[in-house]
Amino acid sequence: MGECPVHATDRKKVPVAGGGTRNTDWWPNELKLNILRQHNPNSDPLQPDFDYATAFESLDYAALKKDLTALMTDSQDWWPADFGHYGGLFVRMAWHSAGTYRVSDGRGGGGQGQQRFAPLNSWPDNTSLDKARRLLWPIKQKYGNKISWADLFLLTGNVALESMGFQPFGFAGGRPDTWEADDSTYWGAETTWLGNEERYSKGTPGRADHGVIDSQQHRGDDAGSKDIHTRDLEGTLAASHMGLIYVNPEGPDGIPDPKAAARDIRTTFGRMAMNDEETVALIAGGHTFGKTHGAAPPEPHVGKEPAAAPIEQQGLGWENTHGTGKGPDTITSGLEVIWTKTPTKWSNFYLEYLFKFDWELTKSPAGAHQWVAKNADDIIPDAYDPNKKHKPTMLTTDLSLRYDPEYEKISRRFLENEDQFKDAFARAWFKLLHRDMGPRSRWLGPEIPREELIWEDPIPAADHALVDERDVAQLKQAILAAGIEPSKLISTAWASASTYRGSDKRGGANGARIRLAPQKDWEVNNPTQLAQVLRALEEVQQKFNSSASGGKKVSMADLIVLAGSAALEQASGVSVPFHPGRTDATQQQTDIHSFEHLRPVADGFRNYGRSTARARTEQLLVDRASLLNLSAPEMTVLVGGLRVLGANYDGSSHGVFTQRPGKLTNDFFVNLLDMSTQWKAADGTGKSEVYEGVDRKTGQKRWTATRADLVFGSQAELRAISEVYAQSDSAQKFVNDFVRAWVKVMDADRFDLH
Ligand code: HEB
Repeated sequence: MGECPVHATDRKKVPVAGGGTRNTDWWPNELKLNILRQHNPNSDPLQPDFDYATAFESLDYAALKKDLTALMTDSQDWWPADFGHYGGLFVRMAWHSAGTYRVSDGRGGGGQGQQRFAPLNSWPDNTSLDKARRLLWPIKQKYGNKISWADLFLLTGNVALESMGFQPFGFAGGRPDTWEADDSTYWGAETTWLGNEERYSKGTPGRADHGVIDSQQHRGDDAGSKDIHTRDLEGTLAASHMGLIYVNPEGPDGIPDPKAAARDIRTTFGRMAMNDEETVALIAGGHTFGKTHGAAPPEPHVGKEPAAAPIEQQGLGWENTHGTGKGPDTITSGLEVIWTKTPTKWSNFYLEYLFKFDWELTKSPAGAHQWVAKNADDIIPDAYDPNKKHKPTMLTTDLSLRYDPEYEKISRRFLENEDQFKDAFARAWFKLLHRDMGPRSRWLGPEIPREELIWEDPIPAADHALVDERDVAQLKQAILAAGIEPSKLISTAWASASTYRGSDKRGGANGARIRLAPQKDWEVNNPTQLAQVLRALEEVQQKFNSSASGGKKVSMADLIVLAGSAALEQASGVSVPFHPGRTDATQQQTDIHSFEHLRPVADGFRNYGRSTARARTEQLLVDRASLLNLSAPEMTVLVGGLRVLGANYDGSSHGVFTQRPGKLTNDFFVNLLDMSTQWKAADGTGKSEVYEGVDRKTGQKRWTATRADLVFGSQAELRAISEVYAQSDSAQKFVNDFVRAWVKVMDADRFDLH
């Protein structure tokens, strides 16, 4: 295409380090471990002694908010503010920052400042937000490390609302930035922007909707429907197209059908953990402000997105050659809508107009489907020309709030009760921004609301004195004397702690929610065995708490972890650090539906679960390790140790490559790498989930294993790590590393400790 060959963009042809045809080109299906080595000190310019919470506490928060408020109306020539106010743009920036969150795995969201990096900085749906972020730079520069980009994007949205007359529910800071593009989030399999052929044709009903993994997980490819009225969106995804935050504003696949659009909205917002009321509040509240931008067709005016734009654009993208390329000539979505007559002020006009007017399908100057109020006067101001007025306009997805029967009920109630609307919007907006922050002990700043919200997964503060070292020793004895097999104690402690997701900081051992629905009933937790272990531990707890002096008490959350440590000490002969301080949540504090999202599809650490139609068992293991913030060596040592300790969820002997189960030895690695064993697929197919290891000479059966076991011998990098642990000089290193990784998982949600 006449491009200078020196600027060749094909990485495979670039003769420098990192260029050329790579492993991922040769073997695209190879298990990738890259997501286990992200966000380490090598990418972080603030390491090693920077602590964001400390920096944030020294922030002049009021001064920052004042500067942000001033910025709202400080229109810059290089990117002028519509109606002289950047409020709408900044609300959209914050919403798109947080709105990538999906409850299925807790990934996405505004917690890491990822909107600065690809792919998000270049998603078609994030067009023009490059300008919003750049408008913020002088303020970021001024306050430096005291405010992260992640916090700044969201706080700016809050201040925008305030400056337009809406009182938000509150704000909490505490999101440290990351410094490289997140590689872990599955955004879909399409290779074109705005494509959706994969996510619907291969859609498996998401757990996000159904709370169950049904047999359809295993159905073959292309079994899904493409019909916009019946199609299912693939498992973890929360957007209807590649590169969109949620749904196509023109309607499903561009078909301007508000009812069908409602179906997509309900699915995608549901996967953001929003119910109908929250969804209506967010859309109606958000579109009370600002405008959309479609002054002309993107072709041939709009240039490349930031990640593909020429170097002289310095990280900006979408250069626009239409007219001035900005202000009234802006092309963002290609839609040209202004919802209310006061786009920079909070009002109830959005809902008022939605029901008052008849809507007629029309097209934006860019040719996109949108709706205009037929029976309205020209009551809408122009963003730049004080002499111009427009009729009210709406997107197809806005009309969904009127034409979907469930949304309609809520919209009408909000229209008639503005107080309810305001309250619902304030709460849903707060949830949107804070959903992935974890417990409020991580929240920072002077605007934290006092009211506790169920989606925080609240855990009570300790109202008792903690156990001391002597109590711990006594408790460990009592636990081990209670007659429960050590492997069950280990399995239970793992079950309790390993629900933790570093993505949205939910789950973990604190709260002891493993005693409660839904966790106590999950198959992966072996409910019968779990109940037995918990009963025994409750007895130990009761005895201790009724006899301990000085107001000391032990929580079940602590006791479950301590039981694991006690069993592990017995098995390893080394001491296992234990940090008391967990407390027990109640069933009331536990949103069953919401916790169902934490249920693992597979947990290779306990040899639970199997390949799905779209992911292999070992890939699911790495996914889980990534949620637990484990490195590849930590994942390896944990799997090897848990196997010989007998922690398989069902007590099976898959991967238990040892003659002395229950002892923490490196036998798993020694035997896995032993060349005298030959491995065969148990069912003789390439898709087997179970394998048999036989004596190479005699053919006698020695072991059985799953893919989550054998991957440590087959994948070269994992094999390299396994070799370290199988070496004759590694016995002690193995034990020490296992204990360290174990404690890391047990303490993953102890934000009070680290
Ligand atoms: Fe929205 C804007 C779509 C939701 C807020 N949005 C907008 C636009 C579009 C849309 C297309 C345009 C862009 C341009 O510029 O062009 N949305 C949408 C959809 C949805 C939504 C489809 C789902 C249904 N929003 C939403 C939410 C929120 C919002 C939820 C919040 C809350 N938006 C917004 C704002 C704006 C927008 C504020 C404006 C911006 C400016 O002004 O700039």
